[in-house]
Amino acid sequence: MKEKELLDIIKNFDIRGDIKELNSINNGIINTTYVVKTDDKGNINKYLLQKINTSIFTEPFKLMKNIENVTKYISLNDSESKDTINVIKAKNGLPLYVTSDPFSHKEYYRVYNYIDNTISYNKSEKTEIVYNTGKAFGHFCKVLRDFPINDLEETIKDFHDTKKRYDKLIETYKLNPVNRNNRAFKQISEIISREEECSVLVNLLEDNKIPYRVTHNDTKVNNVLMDSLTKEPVAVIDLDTVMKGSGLYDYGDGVRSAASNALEDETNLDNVYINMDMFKAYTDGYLSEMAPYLNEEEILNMANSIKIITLELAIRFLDDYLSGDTYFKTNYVDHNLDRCKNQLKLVNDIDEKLEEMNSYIKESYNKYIGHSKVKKA
Ligand code: GN1
Ligand code: MG
Repeated sequence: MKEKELLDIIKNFDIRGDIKELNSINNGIINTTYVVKTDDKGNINKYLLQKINTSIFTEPFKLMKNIENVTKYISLNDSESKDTINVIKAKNGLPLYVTSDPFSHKEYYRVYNYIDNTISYNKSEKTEIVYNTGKAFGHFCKVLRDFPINDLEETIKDFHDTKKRYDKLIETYKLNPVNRNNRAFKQISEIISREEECSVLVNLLEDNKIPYRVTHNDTKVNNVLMDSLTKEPVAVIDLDTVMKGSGLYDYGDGVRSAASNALEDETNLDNVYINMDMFKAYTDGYLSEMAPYLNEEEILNMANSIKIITLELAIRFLDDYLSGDTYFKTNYVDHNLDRCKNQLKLVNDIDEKLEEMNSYIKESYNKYIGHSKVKKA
């Protein structure tokens, strides 16, 4: 989008000072983000301007309601908080500014405060960063444990219902809309052989064996802002997918992304495996916050959840590939297929390490709870 148009949009928000700089930044593969710098009589302020991807987030006002409620709750209830993201309202009092063209095509923009002197990492460089990522998301879940969960809107229906994701993939495969099935025969067969695993977490929730919690639903290393100097976690960002779900979605997805030795689209599969030091660091960070609040069934399914969420991503990438790449941004034709292969390699690696992971989770849990409470599986 042209700078002039963006500047016209920013002017509709309640921000302080004259706009001095506007830079686009690359974060995530869904929304488009810019950093806005203003000068308020010599004081430099920074803001984040984001255009919401409405093909994914179809109800932006519901999404903003979740974000406003959760960020307000955190600022009121988190005594350890160093900084939080806040929604800066548009001058008309709404959390979004909506533009419309002559064809009634609407675009939705929002502004947050920019948290300065922080850094976010795209890759797990050190165990310290991964520990702090687990700690940040564990802390997020802990602080929000008494949040009125039913006030949350379901902004993307069945987001982590792995079984429904599976069923949808099978539907796409049957339709073969862009004639790509023959390229993915091996991957689809592998996923079909794991059908039963897709229902495990949803069934635990439905049978009330694990509780509903506020979940972030995108617990990647780069969604935690860390202090540039101390590397301590400062704030959790990207709250678009905050919804009601299982804490295991967040833990599983966190380890999936932080402890993989390679990026999600690495094509040399020899490099794709769980780095156990990173797994341990994430688990320690998470349990250092959440150990006292988890129930036994949650603890017993932590390792399993890593595998299930990774399988879910393989399913989502393959579904998108077979549908003609309509959801995730891709840079080349087989990008989504490569991501699927990558995630399936990780699933197999997790299977091999499951026992080792389970025993470490018990060890770590006992360390943070202070006494032995977990029964042998
Ligand atoms: C998407 O755009 P980003 O990176 O924040 C996706 C996540 C996936 C992730 C995989 C709303 O997140 O669920 O885990 O890609 N977000 C949505 O890279 O679908
Ligand atoms: Mg995201």
